[in-house]
Parts: sequence; structure tokens; C-alpha cells
Amino acid sequence: PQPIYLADYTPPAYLIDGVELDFQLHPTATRVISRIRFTPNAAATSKDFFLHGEGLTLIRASVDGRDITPELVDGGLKADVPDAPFLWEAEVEISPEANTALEGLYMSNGMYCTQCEAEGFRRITYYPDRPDVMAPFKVRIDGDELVMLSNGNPVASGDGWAEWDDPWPKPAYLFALVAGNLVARDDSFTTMSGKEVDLKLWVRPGDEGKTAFGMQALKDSMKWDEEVYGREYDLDIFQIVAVSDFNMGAMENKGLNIFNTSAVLASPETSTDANFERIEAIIAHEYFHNWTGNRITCRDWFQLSLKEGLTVFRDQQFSGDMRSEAVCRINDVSALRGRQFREDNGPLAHQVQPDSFVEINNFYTATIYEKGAELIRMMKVLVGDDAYDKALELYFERHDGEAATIEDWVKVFEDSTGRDLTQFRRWYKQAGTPRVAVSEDWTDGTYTLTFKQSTPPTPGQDEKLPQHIPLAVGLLGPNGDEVQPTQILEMTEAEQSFTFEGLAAKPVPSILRHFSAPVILERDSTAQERAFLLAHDTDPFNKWEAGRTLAKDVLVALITEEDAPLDDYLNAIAVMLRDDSLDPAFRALTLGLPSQDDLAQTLFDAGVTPDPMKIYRAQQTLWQAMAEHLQDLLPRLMAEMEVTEPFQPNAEQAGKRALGLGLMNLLNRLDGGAAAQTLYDRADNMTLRLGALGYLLQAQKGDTALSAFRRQFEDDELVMDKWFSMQVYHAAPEDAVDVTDKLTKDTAFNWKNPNRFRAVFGALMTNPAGFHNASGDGYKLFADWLIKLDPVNPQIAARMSSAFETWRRYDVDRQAMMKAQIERVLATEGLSRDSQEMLGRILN
Ligand code: DPP
Ligand code: ZN
Repeated sequence: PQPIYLADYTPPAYLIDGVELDFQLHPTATRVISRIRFTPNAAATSKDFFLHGEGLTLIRASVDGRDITPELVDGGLKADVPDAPFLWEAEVEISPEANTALEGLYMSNGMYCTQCEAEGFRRITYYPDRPDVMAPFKVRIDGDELVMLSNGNPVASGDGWAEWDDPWPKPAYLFALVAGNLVARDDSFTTMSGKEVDLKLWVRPGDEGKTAFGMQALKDSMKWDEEVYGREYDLDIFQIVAVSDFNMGAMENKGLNIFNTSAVLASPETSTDANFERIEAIIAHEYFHNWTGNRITCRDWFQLSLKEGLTVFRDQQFSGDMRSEAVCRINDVSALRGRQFREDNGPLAHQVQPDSFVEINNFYTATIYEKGAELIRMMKVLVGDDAYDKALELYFERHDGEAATIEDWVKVFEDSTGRDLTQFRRWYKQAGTPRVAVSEDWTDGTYTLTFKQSTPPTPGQDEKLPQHIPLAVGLLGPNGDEVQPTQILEMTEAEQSFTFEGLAAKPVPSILRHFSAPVILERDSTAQERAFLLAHDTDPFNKWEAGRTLAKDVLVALITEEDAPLDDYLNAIAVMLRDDSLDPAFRALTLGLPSQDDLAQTLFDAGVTPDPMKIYRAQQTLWQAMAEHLQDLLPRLMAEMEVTEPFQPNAEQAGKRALGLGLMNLLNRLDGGAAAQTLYDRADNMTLRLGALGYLLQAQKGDTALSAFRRQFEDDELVMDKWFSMQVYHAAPEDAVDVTDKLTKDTAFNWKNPNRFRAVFGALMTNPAGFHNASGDGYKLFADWLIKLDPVNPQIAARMSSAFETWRRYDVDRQAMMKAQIERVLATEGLSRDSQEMLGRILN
């Protein structure tokens, strides 16, 4: 497959004044009639008229009313058209039912729906399917569905038809159509200028009881975007539709967001606290796209992070305001390290603004999203909060209605603050995670911190230049008082020193507070110093980080030296847990251990070949030691974490449940599942029920609960996803592959449904000791299923192939086995471009 290059960008030959679409719905033979008013683009360098189209049957086409026979070419059509405004009309036929890739117009549970980002609209009709062509859309839908929706405002409807009008020019990737048997939760929102907006959350009949939380999250998001960014909603109606078969979490189509059911449906009986939190964040994310993504969109897909990085940053700010900022930050950084650092340190590493791609769907990555958000966070730290607000004002003012670039974005910051961000731009163009090594010096009352940065080579980028890194640093005195409040040190050189004068004694530094830059900090430190920071740091992120590095050091020692002194760690954790002044959610996070994948990467970076079983056993050993060390504390603390009020999915209750369950993880190792069984039997919400089920599975006592769980929830797809994933996730390393294999043979394993597929195989990815079982069976099973899924849903197959992205970390036997499986998938006849690109990159 041929790559597409950013450097080859040229402006569109024709722009569009307006689009009218008529859909005559039919499961296997939908007709789409388009009327498009084109105008030659004065800025164009070519006059060639090309429309994208894939899998379309062209019935007829005309220009200004005269029938024409366009030349059908690979990926679209060409035609001779006037060098003046003209009307293009075409009729095509498509089969939504045959569309299993879930891109374009497809059917999910008998309901019509669309997914057009990035390049799905070309599967609906012939069109310049590129984001820099923006147009207002009018849509008419004919069909016998109860509810028929599209973007914008409703115009009129009758028996068997409905018309919609979206006045805001938009690129085709934001087009949406939904039709089916749906019911709505209705609400309304009054905007800052007093405009009343209808809100509708559409679900299948039976799911009405799971809509309240999502609706509240939407209203909170609308209010927040007004208060914090001054952004008001711009249509008479805002709609969300929940769809069972969906490749992504959700999609920000103008005025008609389409959501994976997992990203919007919620109830205490069926959703965990983590689900509620994720749903709130995704609803906010998609809503925020209305300004950062829709009103200002991307010129081309190389600019994807322009909208995604910024919108992730905005949703992170929102979650921080709605919940505990410190806890949200810790969770965001954990996710960044778990997914983005993994990506950045392996064969799939790429720039936040890539130079080329084969299949854009492979670039909806943690780097574009989460690292992109970190870059914006750093810009805010560098310019300051007020300057950030001013820059955003200018951004909206200058680029509203445009398809913009990342360069436009950075320029706005330069113009509004007067700062030169030339070096900062490297963050967008240089892949890989910088390492920052720290050393200190204390001489004659002067304290000096010296930082050295370097970024390891990434595929296609051997040479790395120094980055502009904001390092938030504070200093603590020997008694634990803060002697130097947080200060932003701007690092721009490969090596740089900063001095602090006037200190009475050698301080303990707290570096990279609030995780002020997406780097790996390398600092040799003692357990005592880490414990000191865990006890005294005033920055919650670094306080947690101190506990995490303490745990990591202990685990690495357990893995590499078999025996390790645990006392400093255990004592520090006991002190932390007993500290009632700390938020239970914070304590729960600090009680957690670094993931097996994180440990594998850490070992690899230190030149040690990670052994997945040793990593697994080290975790188990440490948990057992923690359980024994803390056993007197457990009953009292667990009792304190009981929530007596009725269930609320808020941060306060969620924190108590999280700590309660974290403690039960320890107790479970002492009582063999007894407390977990009691909890399972009396749980009245999914957080506790699922937590208890996990511990029962861990204690190999899960059979009864599993059957009961299935009986209770077998009609609930989202809960059954949990039933599947729990079994794989909690399977012992030697059983995980068999458990997975057996589940794929279950009658309820509807593998064409992305959520169900991910429930099973995503869980296997998060059970590294199971996946990397020395037999290689995990690799083989995984590859078998990628081969099976690829022709049906290439996007998901390609995404899941990242299970193999870390293959070079491991020992020669595992490497050989993984390589053989990657090559076997690659050799599959007719393998999608998506999977070819991913696996090809992974291999090289
Ligand atoms: N729906 C995806 C998102 O919101 C892609 N735009 O990130
Ligand atoms: Zn997004």
C-alpha cells in the first residue's frame, strides 16, 4: 500500500456551496441521491475534478442537469466539469446490511447508523471526502423507520420521511444519519445568551433507565464550556444516539453525536464507578468537539491532533473540575504511561503530527490524543493561565469556520503571547519519549540541579534534538516543610543546571510536579527519600509518584534479585493508608502497583530481558507481603470505607469503594475469598459486584458467582462484556489462553461486535503473563483471531494487532514465536491495508 505524505498537500480543486442528500433507506439497497453545488477554488493548483467513492454502485450522474458518464477510477471517479460554479447530481446504491466494517452507513441491531470519520463518507456517496472541504448540508430521509435523524435542526417530517438542515459548514467526516426504533430521553439547556436547546439522548427501547447520567453529563459539559472557554452551543437541538456496534468510543458528528453504548449508557446496577467516570469524560469530549473539531476543523488528517489533543486536554480539565483534580491527573498520567509511552518506545512510535501514513484509521492513537493533550498542557504551563485563555480567544476568533493546521495553532500562541515557540514545535515533529536524568549538588549553601535530556531513536528518526521542557520543581526541607514552592524551570538545552540559593540545609527536590512534561525522569534515589516524599510532598501527583517509584524499585528488586528488603515500602504504605487527611481515592491509587507491562518496559530499558512470569510472581509476592504486614489495619479501614448512603457515582463515594476494594485485594490473599464472597452476595452496585467477582476468580472460587452473574445479566450486552473480560483478565497465567479459547466458543461470543471482541482479546492483552505464556499458545490464538476478524472489521483487527508491538522486548524464544505469528498474519491473502500497515511497522 502507498503512503500519503503531508508534504504532498494541495488545496482542493473545487469547494462546495451546499449539499442536498436524499436517502431512500433499504437494508440491502439504499439509494443515495446527492445534489452538490461546486465552485472552482481560486486557491487551487489543479483543476482536476475528483470525487472519492468506495464500494458504491453508480446509478447515474449529471452536471448542470446533463447526464454524464464519469470515469470510474481506483478510489473514486473523475469527470469533465465546467471551470465555473455547477450543480453535480448523482445517485448511488449501497448495502448497509453487508457493511461489517462499521464505516460508512451500516446496520447495528436492525438500526441504520453511520461512522464517517475519517474516510467513511466516500462509502455513502461520491464526494470530495477531505476535511478542508466544508459545506452546509440538507438531508431528506425516506424509510419506514420510527425515528430518522441527521445533523443540524429538524425541518419537517411526516409518515415515512424526515428532513434535516445543518447550516454550519462542515466536512463530510462529521456527517451522520441514524434511523430505527429508538426512544429518547428529553431535556433542554438554556445557553449563556438565553437560547433554549432541545437535548435528546436516543436509545433502544429497554435502555431508557440508563440515560439519566449521560444527560446530566451533557448538561454539565455545555455549562462548563460556556464558563471556562466562553463557548456557546450553536444549533436548536443536540442529540446523542447509543449504538451497540461501534468501532470507536463515540463520534462528534455535528449536532448528532453517535456513541458506543459502552460510552453513554449507565446505571448503578450495570456500570462501575470507572464506567461512570469514562462516560462523563467521553460525553464532554464529544460535546467539546463542537468548537474544537467542528467549528474549527482540521485541514487534513496530519492535523488530527489539532482537534484531538486539544479536546482531550479540555475533557481532562473538565473531569478535574467535576471530580478530584489530583486523582484525575494521576489517572491520566497512568493511562499515558500505559498506552502512549508503550507506543512511543516501540515500533509504532510516531510524531504527534505525522509526516506520512498508509491508513489514517491507524493513527487514532495515544500519541495523537494523549501526548497531543500533554503538549497543550505544557503550552499552558509555559505561557501561564491568563495567556492561555487569551490565546484560545484568538484561536476561536481567527479560525472559526476554517479547516486549520497545527502550525496555525502554535502561531496563535506566538502572536498572542509574543513568545517564540520555534523549539517547542519539535514536540509535534519529534517522536519518542525524552529521558531526563537529574543529578544534584549541594555546596556552600547552593543547591544545584542538573538535567540531561536525550530521546532514543524511533523508527525513521535516528537523530533527536533537545526539547523545550517545562520542569515544575519544588524543594522540601529536612523536616518536610516546603522551602521552595513550585517553580517552572524551562529546559531547552541538552544539559542544563539550575541553582537555588539561601537554603539552610540540603533540600529534597520534588521534580516534574503535576507531571509537567511527558518525559521519563531518571533519578537515582533512596527508598528513604522516596518515603520522605510520599509522606511530605505538597504536590499530590509527586506524592503518589513517590509511592509508585518506591513500589517499582521493590518490584524490580524482587524480579532481578529474588529477594528484596520490603520494610521501607511496607511501612511507608501503612503510614499513607492510616492518614485520614488523604482522599480515599488517592490512597487507593497509591496502594496500587505498577502494571506488569510497565515493569516489563522498565526492565527492558535497564537492559534486563523481562520474564513475564517473574514479573507476575513479584507482584503476587509483594501483595502477599502487604497483606500480611497490613492485616491488623485491614478490617478497620475497610469498615471506614463502607458507603452507607444510597449509591451515587460521584468522586467521593467512588474513592471509598476504590480503597475498600484495594484493601480487599489484600484481605483476599489471607482469607481465600471469604470476604469477597460476602461482598458479592450483598453488593447492590456493579462496582462492588464486579470487584468481588474479580477477587473470587483470583482465589479460584469464582464458578458459582460467574454462573449467577451470567443468569442475572445475560440480556445486558455491556454487562456480559464484563463477564467475558473478567474471566480472561483474572485467569492464572497458565490458564489464560485456555480460558480465552473456551470463551470464544461460547454462544454469546458475538465476535463481530467490537465491544465483545475487545472484551475478550483486550483482556488477554492486559494479562501479560497469560498472553506471553511460554508455550506461545497465546500468540497463536491471538493471531488466529486477527486473521478471522480482519476481512470483517479491518479497523479493529489492525488496532488489536498492537498486542504484538512489544515483541522485541522479550527473550529470543518468545521473539521468534511472536515474529512467526506476525508473519503468518501478514502472509494472509487479502489482508487489509489497515493490518498490513500496523503489522508491517511492528515487524520492522
Ligand atoms: N470520535 C473520535 C473522538 O472523538 C474521533 N473523532 O475522538
Ligand atoms: Zn475526539
